[in-house]
Parts: sequence; structure tokens; C-alpha cells
Amino acid sequence: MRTEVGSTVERLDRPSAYYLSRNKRRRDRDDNAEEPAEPAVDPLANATTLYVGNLSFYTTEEQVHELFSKCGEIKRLVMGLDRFNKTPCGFCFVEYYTHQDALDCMKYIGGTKLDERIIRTDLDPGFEEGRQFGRGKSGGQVRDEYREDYDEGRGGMGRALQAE
Ligand code: GTA
Repeated sequence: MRTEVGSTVERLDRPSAYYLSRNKRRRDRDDNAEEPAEPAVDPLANATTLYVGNLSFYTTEEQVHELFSKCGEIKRLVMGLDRFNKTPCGFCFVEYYTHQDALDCMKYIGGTKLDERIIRTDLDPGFEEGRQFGRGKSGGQVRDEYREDYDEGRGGMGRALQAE
């Protein structure tokens, strides 16, 4: 395994764009509703969980554990799985005991390499059963459905192109 902690290429210790845009869509929807919207609560204010993306399908749970332990003790690690084959499909959730450990991880590990790939970390409001499975039509992540490039570590061509 080759890890390069410290070779950060982009800073990712900012609020999750993924969840901010989802909350904005909800607020816009609430603006049109007759009932007053509930006050916005930041679901990431004390987040201890991170979504980790752009993993190779071949990266193991042990490798992820070894790397992410560098920022604090891991409470739970959930590998993302193809919902049909139950094989790793390129993401995971890492839960720490403290919010500070999650922030440190965003700062020092997000944007570095694991198995030669730049991994992406994102604060997450918390793992719930079912979220470990890819939501793409063919069982993996949605992004691997539509990819047009060849990515050896993630099953070659996108699934939609493979099906043609
Ligand atoms: N906290 O950034 C994240 C995040 N992502 C990306 C996924 N999850 C995340 N959680 C946090 N932050 O539990 C979580 C989900 C779920 C699990 C698997 O991971 O909450 P997924 O299978 O949907 O994974 O989720 P994916 O594909 O990475 O996520 P998403 O956001 O659905 O990806 C959409 C991407 O697919 C787009 O960015 C685009 O690149 C591509 N895409 C989607 N539709 C099209 C299309 N029609 N054409 C081309 N590309 C498309």
C-alpha cells in the first residue's frame, strides 16, 4: 500500500457542498410551502463521520483503517458495497469519536493519495443502514454508471457504456 499523507492537492476542510446543496433544495421547496419552514439546523456542526470517495475497488478495509487511524481512533468503518454483488464499489464511511478528529482528517488526509488515487473526504451527518450500498442502476455508485473514461481501479468503462 502506498499512502502519501501530506501531499494535499486541494483543501477540503470546508462545509460539505453535497449537504449544503441538498439543504438549499429543501429550503427552496419550503419557501413555496404554506407551513413555515423549520429553522435551519446545520447537520454537520458536530459531525464525526466522513464520506470517503474515489477509492479503488481493490483498496481493502485494512488499508483504509491504517490510513484514517492517523487522525484519531476510528469508531466505525463501513465499506461501500455494490448492492447486488456486495463487493467494494469505491467509497466508505469513517466514523471517529470526536468532531475534531473528523476535521483533522479533512485537513490532512482528504486530497492525499491511497493506492495511487486522490481520495475525497466530505463531512457527513452520520451513517444509516442502507447508505453503504451504491445507488446506481447496476448496483455501484451513480458516478460509475455515467463515466466516459476508462478507470482500471473502478471497473474499467462506465457501466452504462459497458451495457451498450
Ligand atoms: N456525505 O459527497 C458526498 C457523497 N457522495 C458523492 C455520495 N455519498 C456522499 N455522502 C457525503 N458526501 O449513501 C453517499 C450517498 C450514499 C452513498 C452512495 O454515498 O449518500 P451514490 O451511489 O449516489 O454515490 O451514493 P455517487 O455516485 O458518488 O453520488 P452522487 O452524488 O449520486 O453522484 C452523482 C454523480 O454521478 C454526479 O456528480 C455525476 O458525476 C454523476 N452523474 C449522475 N447522473 C449523471 C448523468 N445523468 N450523466 C452523467 N453523470 C451523471
